[in-house]
Amino acid sequence: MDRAEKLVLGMASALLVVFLSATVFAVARLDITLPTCFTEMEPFDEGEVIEHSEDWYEVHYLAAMWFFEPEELEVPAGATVDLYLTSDDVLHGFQILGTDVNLMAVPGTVNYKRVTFDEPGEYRIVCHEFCGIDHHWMAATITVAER
Ligand SMILES: [Cu+2]
Repeated sequence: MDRAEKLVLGMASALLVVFLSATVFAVARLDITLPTCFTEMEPFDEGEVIEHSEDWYEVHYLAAMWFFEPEELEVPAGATVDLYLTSDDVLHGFQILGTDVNLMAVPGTVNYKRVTFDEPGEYRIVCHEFCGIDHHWMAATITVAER
């Protein structure tokens, strides 16, 4: 192995350590969770809101051309919301503006993310993956009410 190869291998290894450390730091110190794909969960064909308690909601979001179901959701501030997301037809995006929630709705699979809305207000959900002629109208709303 010549000197240039060793240099490139060393730089690639150092970058790998930096990226892995950044991921561990984000999860451990910044409380950023990574989205998860549930391969063992059956995709659903309609949206649903399940209120487990006043502080814990489970929401099954269905993305389809060109809407999200449920289109409107209201939760109290501070509540934990478990988001499950699937698609009924093609790939869709699912981004909750003002949060770190950014998922893909993939047909045949269910993606998951837990989120806590601490600040009251109206959070817009948009599709960020071009999915057809009416993609730009595809949106939904989460209203976080004060306690
Ligand atoms: Cu779209």
